[in-house]
Amino acid sequence: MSLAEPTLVMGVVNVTPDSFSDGGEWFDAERAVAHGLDLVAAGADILDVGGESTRPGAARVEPAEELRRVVPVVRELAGRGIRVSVDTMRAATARAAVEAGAEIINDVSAGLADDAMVPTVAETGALYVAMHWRGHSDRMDSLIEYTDVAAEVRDELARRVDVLTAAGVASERIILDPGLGFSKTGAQNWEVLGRLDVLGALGLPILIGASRKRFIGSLLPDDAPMTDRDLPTAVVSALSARAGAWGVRVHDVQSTRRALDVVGAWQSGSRG
Ligand code: PMM
Repeated sequence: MSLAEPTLVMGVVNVTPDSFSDGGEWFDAERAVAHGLDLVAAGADILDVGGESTRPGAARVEPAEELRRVVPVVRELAGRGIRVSVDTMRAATARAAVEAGAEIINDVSAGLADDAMVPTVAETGALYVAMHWRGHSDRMDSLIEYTDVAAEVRDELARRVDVLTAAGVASERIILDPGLGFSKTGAQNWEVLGRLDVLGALGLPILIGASRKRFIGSLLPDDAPMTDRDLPTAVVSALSARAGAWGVRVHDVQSTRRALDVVGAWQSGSRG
Protein backbone atom coordinates (compact mmCIF):
# COMPACT_ATOMS: atom_id res chain seq x y z
CA MET A 1 0.00 0.00 0.00
CA SER A 2 1.25 3.46 -0.76
CA LEU A 3 0.16 6.94 0.20
CA ALA A 4 1.16 8.29 -3.20
CA GLU A 5 -2.35 8.22 -4.70
CA PRO A 6 -5.29 9.93 -3.03
CA THR A 7 -7.89 7.47 -1.73
CA LEU A 8 -10.88 7.18 -4.06
CA VAL A 9 -14.46 7.67 -2.92
CA MET A 10 -16.90 5.07 -4.20
CA GLY A 11 -20.50 6.22 -3.71
CA VAL A 12 -23.21 3.59 -3.20
CA VAL A 13 -26.14 3.64 -5.64
CA ASN A 14 -28.75 1.07 -4.70
CA VAL A 15 -31.36 0.38 -7.36
CA THR A 16 -34.23 -1.00 -5.36
CA PRO A 17 -37.98 -0.63 -5.82
CA ASP A 18 -39.56 2.33 -4.09
CA SER A 19 -42.47 0.79 -2.24
CA PHE A 20 -44.06 4.23 -1.80
CA SER A 21 -44.19 4.99 -5.52
CA ASP A 22 -46.39 3.75 -8.34
CA GLY A 23 -44.09 5.26 -10.93
CA GLY A 24 -42.98 1.86 -12.27
CA GLU A 25 -39.54 0.58 -13.14
CA TRP A 26 -38.33 3.72 -14.88
CA PHE A 27 -39.05 5.65 -11.75
CA ASP A 28 -36.65 3.41 -9.80
CA ALA A 29 -33.94 3.79 -12.44
CA GLU A 30 -34.36 7.55 -12.73
CA ARG A 31 -34.27 7.94 -8.98
CA ALA A 32 -31.04 5.91 -8.81
CA VAL A 33 -29.45 7.97 -11.61
CA ALA A 34 -30.42 11.22 -9.90
CA HIS A 35 -28.95 9.96 -6.64
CA GLY A 36 -25.76 8.95 -8.44
CA LEU A 37 -25.41 12.41 -9.96
CA ASP A 38 -25.86 13.94 -6.50
CA LEU A 39 -23.05 11.71 -5.19
CA VAL A 40 -20.75 12.80 -8.01
CA ALA A 41 -21.55 16.44 -7.24
CA ALA A 42 -20.62 15.70 -3.61
CA GLY A 43 -17.23 14.35 -4.72
CA ALA A 44 -17.60 10.67 -5.59
CA ASP A 45 -14.87 9.33 -7.91
CA ILE A 46 -16.71 6.08 -8.68
CA LEU A 47 -20.37 5.04 -8.41
CA ASP A 48 -21.10 1.49 -7.26
CA VAL A 49 -24.43 0.38 -8.73
CA GLY A 50 -26.16 -2.59 -7.12
CA GLY A 51 -29.58 -4.22 -7.46
CA GLU A 52 -29.34 -6.83 -4.71
CA SER A 53 -28.98 -6.23 -0.98
CA THR A 54 -26.30 -8.22 0.82
CA ARG A 55 -27.27 -7.09 4.28
CA PRO A 56 -27.32 -9.80 6.96
CA GLY A 57 -30.38 -12.00 6.48
CA ALA A 58 -31.28 -10.49 3.07
CA ALA A 59 -33.09 -12.73 0.57
CA ARG A 60 -31.69 -13.05 -2.95
CA VAL A 61 -33.12 -11.14 -5.91
CA GLU A 62 -33.97 -13.08 -9.11
CA PRO A 63 -31.23 -12.82 -11.77
CA ALA A 64 -33.55 -11.24 -14.36
CA GLU A 65 -34.76 -8.67 -11.85
CA GLU A 66 -31.20 -7.78 -10.84
CA LEU A 67 -30.28 -7.24 -14.51
CA ARG A 68 -33.39 -5.17 -15.12
CA ARG A 69 -32.56 -2.90 -12.20
CA VAL A 70 -28.86 -2.45 -12.77
CA VAL A 71 -28.15 -2.24 -16.51
CA PRO A 72 -30.12 0.92 -17.43
CA VAL A 73 -28.62 2.80 -14.48
CA VAL A 74 -25.07 1.73 -15.36
CA ARG A 75 -25.64 2.71 -19.01
CA GLU A 76 -26.98 6.14 -18.11
CA LEU A 77 -24.25 6.99 -15.57
CA ALA A 78 -21.35 5.58 -17.61
CA GLY A 79 -22.74 7.41 -20.66
CA ARG A 80 -22.19 10.64 -18.76
CA GLY A 81 -18.50 9.83 -18.37
CA ILE A 82 -18.77 8.67 -14.75
CA ARG A 83 -16.61 5.73 -13.57
CA VAL A 84 -19.06 3.00 -12.64
CA SER A 85 -18.65 -0.25 -10.78
CA VAL A 86 -21.32 -2.93 -10.61
CA ASP A 87 -22.00 -4.58 -7.26
CA THR A 88 -22.99 -8.13 -8.20
CA MET A 89 -22.17 -11.75 -7.43
CA ARG A 90 -23.55 -12.89 -10.79
CA ALA A 91 -21.42 -13.27 -13.91
CA ALA A 92 -24.31 -12.52 -16.28
CA THR A 93 -25.06 -9.23 -14.52
CA ALA A 94 -21.37 -8.35 -14.42
CA ARG A 95 -20.98 -8.99 -18.15
CA ALA A 96 -24.08 -6.98 -19.07
CA ALA A 97 -22.96 -4.11 -16.86
CA VAL A 98 -19.50 -4.04 -18.43
CA GLU A 99 -21.15 -4.01 -21.87
CA ALA A 100 -23.23 -1.06 -20.63
CA GLY A 101 -20.07 0.82 -19.60
CA ALA A 102 -19.05 -0.38 -16.10
CA GLU A 103 -15.27 -0.38 -15.57
CA ILE A 104 -15.21 -2.31 -12.32
CA ILE A 105 -16.90 -5.54 -11.20
CA ASN A 106 -17.43 -5.42 -7.44
CA ASP A 107 -18.13 -8.99 -6.33
CA VAL A 108 -18.70 -9.44 -2.60
CA SER A 109 -18.18 -13.19 -3.03
CA ALA A 110 -14.80 -12.97 -4.83
CA GLY A 111 -16.13 -15.44 -7.40
CA LEU A 112 -17.35 -18.01 -4.87
CA ALA A 113 -21.08 -17.43 -5.50
CA ASP A 114 -21.00 -18.05 -9.27
CA ASP A 115 -18.52 -20.35 -11.03
CA ALA A 116 -18.85 -18.29 -14.21
CA MET A 117 -17.59 -15.10 -12.54
CA VAL A 118 -13.82 -15.69 -12.70
CA PRO A 119 -13.79 -16.57 -16.43
CA THR A 120 -16.11 -13.62 -17.08
CA VAL A 121 -13.73 -11.24 -15.31
CA ALA A 122 -10.87 -12.66 -17.36
CA GLU A 123 -12.80 -12.12 -20.61
CA THR A 124 -14.15 -8.65 -19.94
CA GLY A 125 -10.86 -7.05 -18.92
CA ALA A 126 -12.63 -5.05 -16.19
CA LEU A 127 -11.08 -4.20 -12.84
CA TYR A 128 -12.27 -6.64 -10.18
CA VAL A 129 -12.96 -6.12 -6.49
CA ALA A 130 -12.53 -9.45 -4.70
CA MET A 131 -14.12 -9.22 -1.26
CA HIS A 132 -13.57 -11.64 1.61
CA TRP A 133 -16.69 -13.83 1.80
CA ARG A 134 -17.60 -17.12 3.43
CA GLY A 135 -21.27 -17.55 2.55
CA HIS A 136 -24.53 -15.91 1.57
CA SER A 137 -26.26 -13.33 3.77
CA ASP A 138 -28.72 -15.84 5.25
CA ARG A 139 -25.88 -17.74 6.96
CA MET A 140 -22.85 -15.45 7.03
CA ASP A 141 -23.34 -14.53 10.68
CA SER A 142 -22.66 -18.16 11.65
CA LEU A 143 -19.36 -18.37 9.72
CA ILE A 144 -17.27 -16.33 12.14
CA GLU A 145 -14.69 -18.78 13.50
CA TYR A 146 -11.14 -17.42 13.25
CA THR A 147 -7.98 -17.87 15.26
CA ASP A 148 -6.34 -14.81 13.65
CA VAL A 149 -8.93 -12.88 11.66
CA ALA A 150 -6.55 -10.51 9.86
CA ALA A 151 -4.24 -13.33 8.74
CA GLU A 152 -7.12 -15.61 7.70
CA VAL A 153 -8.82 -12.87 5.67
CA ARG A 154 -5.46 -12.28 3.97
CA ASP A 155 -4.90 -15.99 3.30
CA GLU A 156 -8.43 -16.66 2.06
CA LEU A 157 -8.19 -13.67 -0.29
CA ALA A 158 -4.73 -14.77 -1.45
CA ARG A 159 -6.28 -18.06 -2.56
CA ARG A 160 -8.88 -16.14 -4.59
CA VAL A 161 -6.09 -14.10 -6.17
CA ASP A 162 -4.38 -17.37 -7.16
CA VAL A 163 -7.61 -18.61 -8.78
CA LEU A 164 -8.07 -15.31 -10.61
CA THR A 165 -4.53 -15.05 -11.93
CA ALA A 166 -4.56 -18.74 -12.97
CA ALA A 167 -7.67 -17.94 -15.03
CA GLY A 168 -5.87 -15.09 -16.78
CA VAL A 169 -6.84 -12.06 -14.69
CA ALA A 170 -3.76 -9.83 -14.41
CA SER A 171 -3.00 -8.98 -10.77
CA GLU A 172 -2.95 -5.27 -11.78
CA ARG A 173 -6.72 -5.59 -12.27
CA ILE A 174 -7.45 -6.96 -8.79
CA ILE A 175 -8.55 -4.90 -5.77
CA LEU A 176 -8.99 -6.62 -2.41
CA ASP A 177 -11.64 -5.89 0.20
CA PRO A 178 -11.67 -7.43 3.71
CA GLY A 179 -15.50 -7.58 3.69
CA LEU A 180 -16.35 -5.77 6.91
CA GLY A 181 -19.50 -7.24 8.46
CA PHE A 182 -19.46 -10.28 6.17
CA SER A 183 -18.88 -13.30 8.44
CA LYS A 184 -17.26 -11.01 11.01
CA THR A 185 -18.28 -9.76 14.42
CA GLY A 186 -17.87 -6.13 15.38
CA ALA A 187 -14.65 -6.89 17.24
CA GLN A 188 -13.32 -8.81 14.23
CA ASN A 189 -14.11 -5.86 11.93
CA TRP A 190 -12.12 -3.52 14.17
CA GLU A 191 -9.24 -5.96 14.33
CA VAL A 192 -9.12 -6.20 10.52
CA LEU A 193 -9.13 -2.40 10.28
CA GLY A 194 -6.52 -1.92 12.98
CA ARG A 195 -4.23 -4.42 11.25
CA LEU A 196 -4.82 -3.41 7.62
CA ASP A 197 -1.09 -3.79 6.97
CA VAL A 198 -1.59 -7.57 7.21
CA LEU A 199 -3.84 -7.54 4.13
CA GLY A 200 -1.67 -4.84 2.59
CA ALA A 201 1.26 -7.27 2.61
CA LEU A 202 -0.29 -8.92 -0.47
CA GLY A 203 0.69 -5.76 -2.35
CA LEU A 204 -2.70 -5.15 -3.99
CA PRO A 205 -4.99 -2.10 -3.66
CA ILE A 206 -7.52 -2.27 -0.81
CA LEU A 207 -11.14 -1.12 -0.75
CA ILE A 208 -12.87 -0.56 2.60
CA GLY A 209 -16.66 -0.79 2.99
CA ALA A 210 -17.52 0.27 6.54
CA SER A 211 -20.31 2.67 5.68
CA ARG A 212 -23.29 2.63 8.07
CA LYS A 213 -22.62 -0.97 9.09
CA ARG A 214 -23.77 -2.48 12.39
CA PHE A 215 -20.33 -2.26 14.00
CA ILE A 216 -20.36 1.49 13.32
CA GLY A 217 -23.88 1.78 14.72
CA SER A 218 -22.85 -0.03 17.89
CA LEU A 219 -20.69 2.99 18.82
CA LEU A 220 -23.85 5.13 18.93
CA PRO A 221 -26.91 5.26 21.19
CA ASP A 222 -29.47 2.53 20.36
CA ASP A 223 -32.02 5.02 19.05
CA ALA A 224 -29.60 6.95 16.82
CA PRO A 225 -30.87 7.30 13.22
CA MET A 226 -28.95 5.69 10.35
CA THR A 227 -27.53 9.03 9.19
CA ASP A 228 -25.75 9.39 12.56
CA ARG A 229 -23.45 6.63 11.30
CA ASP A 230 -22.04 8.92 8.60
CA LEU A 231 -19.67 10.86 10.84
CA PRO A 232 -18.01 7.76 12.33
CA THR A 233 -17.96 6.30 8.81
CA ALA A 234 -16.08 9.38 7.60
CA VAL A 235 -13.55 8.92 10.41
CA VAL A 236 -13.04 5.32 9.31
CA SER A 237 -12.56 6.64 5.76
CA ALA A 238 -9.86 9.02 6.97
CA LEU A 239 -8.07 6.34 8.99
CA SER A 240 -8.32 3.92 6.05
CA ALA A 241 -6.75 6.55 3.80
CA ARG A 242 -3.91 7.04 6.31
CA ALA A 243 -3.45 3.26 6.28
CA GLY A 244 -3.05 3.40 2.49
CA ALA A 245 -6.47 2.27 1.25
CA TRP A 246 -7.07 2.58 -2.51
CA GLY A 247 -10.73 3.41 -1.96
CA VAL A 248 -13.62 3.66 0.48
CA ARG A 249 -17.19 2.62 -0.35
CA VAL A 250 -19.70 4.94 1.33
CA HIS A 251 -23.33 6.02 1.29
CA ASP A 252 -22.78 9.63 2.39
CA VAL A 253 -20.13 10.94 0.03
CA GLN A 254 -19.94 14.50 1.34
CA SER A 255 -18.74 13.64 4.86
CA THR A 256 -16.14 11.17 3.58
CA ARG A 257 -14.97 13.62 0.88
CA ARG A 258 -14.36 16.25 3.55
CA ALA A 259 -12.58 13.78 5.80
CA LEU A 260 -10.31 12.70 2.92
CA ASP A 261 -9.59 16.34 2.09
CA VAL A 262 -8.29 16.70 5.65
CA VAL A 263 -6.08 13.65 5.17
CA GLY A 264 -4.76 15.11 1.92
CA ALA A 265 -3.93 18.42 3.57
CA TRP A 266 -2.32 16.65 6.53
CA GLN A 267 -0.18 14.53 4.22
CA SER A 268 0.91 17.44 2.04
CA GLY A 269 1.81 19.34 5.24
CA SER A 270 3.84 16.42 6.51
CA ARG A 271 5.82 16.41 3.24
CA GLY A 272 6.91 19.98 4.06
N1 PMM B 1 -20.75 -4.03 1.53
C1 PMM B 1 -22.00 -4.14 1.07
C2 PMM B 1 -22.26 -4.24 -0.30
N2 PMM B 1 -21.26 -4.28 -1.19
N3 PMM B 1 -18.96 -4.20 -1.63
C3 PMM B 1 -17.70 -4.14 -1.21
N4 PMM B 1 -16.68 -4.19 -2.09
N5 PMM B 1 -17.40 -4.01 0.12
C4 PMM B 1 -18.36 -3.97 1.07
O1 PMM B 1 -18.01 -3.87 2.26
C5 PMM B 1 -19.72 -4.07 0.65
C6 PMM B 1 -19.98 -4.18 -0.74
C7 PMM B 1 -23.14 -4.15 2.04
O2 PMM B 1 -23.42 -2.88 2.46
P1 PMM B 1 -24.72 -2.05 2.00
O3 PMM B 1 -25.87 -3.03 2.00
O4 PMM B 1 -24.81 -1.05 3.06
O5 PMM B 1 -24.44 -1.48 0.65
